[in-house]
Amino acid sequence: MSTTNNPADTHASVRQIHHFIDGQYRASERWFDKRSPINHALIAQVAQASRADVDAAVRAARAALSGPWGQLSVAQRVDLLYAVADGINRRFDDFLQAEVADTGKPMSLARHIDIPRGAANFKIFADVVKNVPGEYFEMTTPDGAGAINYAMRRPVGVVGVVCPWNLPLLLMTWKVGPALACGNTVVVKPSEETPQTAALLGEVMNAAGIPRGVYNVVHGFGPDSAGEFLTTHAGVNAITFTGETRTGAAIMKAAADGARPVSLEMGGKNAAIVFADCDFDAAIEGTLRSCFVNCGQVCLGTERVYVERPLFERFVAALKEGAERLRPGHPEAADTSIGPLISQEHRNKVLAYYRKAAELGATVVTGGGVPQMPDDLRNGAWIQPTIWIGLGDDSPIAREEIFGPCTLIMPFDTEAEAIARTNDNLYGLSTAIWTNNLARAHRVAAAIEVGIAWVNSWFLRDLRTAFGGAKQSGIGREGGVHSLEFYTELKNVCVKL
Ligand code: NAD
Ligand code: 6OD
Repeated sequence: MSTTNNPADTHASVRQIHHFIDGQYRASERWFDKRSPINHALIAQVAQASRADVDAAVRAARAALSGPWGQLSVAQRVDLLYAVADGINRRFDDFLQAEVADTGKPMSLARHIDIPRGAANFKIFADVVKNVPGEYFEMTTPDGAGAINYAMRRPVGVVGVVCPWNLPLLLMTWKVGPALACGNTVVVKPSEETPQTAALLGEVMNAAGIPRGVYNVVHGFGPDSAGEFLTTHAGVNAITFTGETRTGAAIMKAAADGARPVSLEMGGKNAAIVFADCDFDAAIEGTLRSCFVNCGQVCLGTERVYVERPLFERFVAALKEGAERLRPGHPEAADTSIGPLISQEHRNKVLAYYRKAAELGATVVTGGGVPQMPDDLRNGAWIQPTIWIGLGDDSPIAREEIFGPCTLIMPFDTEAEAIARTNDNLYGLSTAIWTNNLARAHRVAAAIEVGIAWVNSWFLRDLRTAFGGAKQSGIGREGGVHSLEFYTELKNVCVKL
């Protein structure tokens, strides 16, 4: 079955979310349920891709490479990507509704971060490819005539894009934007938890005039489902992934067949380092955000805070007060400042860590359980923001990624100690350093083993900068011109004169 219009727009009792393949919405034989994180109500049935569906998407993407898309100049592609960004902004409220329905996050958050960044990700990479300089070298040759070399960038081909659920549109377009800007075509596999905005983007692609087959979406799960079918498909030339480290490792194995390149943005166990000389209010405000925004479901989020000993008690008290001010509630309500976790299943995982912390002897400064919610929200995946003290770096609470609204605060005495303890972890995604000592800020930023170090800020993003993780947090860098390293093949042309 295939339809041009998005069936998600129909007024069936339960909305259906279809694949988007070759410019058309398509159903599948099998479906899976999408439930709301706020109350566990069934909000949609989602088409579940078979191997044949994924194959159809990959074939469409390959055909599009040599169709009209492949013939466009960079300037024409740039115009189309601007039209996509404008299209997202024109449909801003539709994207907002869809993202909030899937994730349960507060509207105010999605309005300020998720949807605007979804549009911005197309504009920034359109600008990058428009302005990127080339490479040119002159060389001497034994006959004296010389030679010249110049480099040209060519698309890598069909890119498989595998996405997580925490910032669905933002993280998906962060990859689709540069992939299309560089002339590739994509097959996107959104998270099974958040299928809606990727599907809706198909409408915007069609309205903007993106040729069919350039942007494709297949829904489903990971192993033995759409994720695996896509990443093992021989017609996929490169795979870009955001998600858990162990999933990244499985995808890397799949990509080894055919020696295909991967770009992996993976988990973290990020530290904040708070020195006694910091701007206290800024450090508290920033750490509250880094621990609890998006209900702690941000890969860059802080799950361990090292506080210089003279400030420790004051810091713990102020962070507790801030955490206790957070209000769970309906996404639309103006005073809602924290949403639920993505699912019951994820809440079970996070609550298991809450229990483990208590068993290990942690002092629960605040939280540690599930909040009382009104009847209509009682079945949602709600959880209390939680702060612990009293555990050391060797505990699983300090070492393993939990991906919830929780953090362990630990005192430290010297700068060298804070650096060593921050680095003593398998992950290396980001760190926030809070200090007013300029020399120290630079010293610590240089010494910590991460891809992104923030000084006196957190999640402050200039999209031209390199983004990615060190150690088990990632392979490769995306952002600005760095994205071109992955989404293009750099070809050298050597001309003997
Ligand atoms: P996940 O790894 O469980 O799933 C991510 C995607 O991979 C989903 O679409 C899933 O269906 C798919 N998948 C799962 N197994 C697969 C397989 N074997 N083959 C192919 N595809 C497969 O991650 P999640 O739970 O959706 O997201 C949370 C995780 O993502 C956290 O660990 C978080 O730190 C990480 N994350 C990292 C970044 C970053 O930039 N470094 C950003 C966001 C999230
Ligand atoms: O800001 C970005 O570009 C980005 N990739 C953010 C990742 C957030 C993780 O949850």
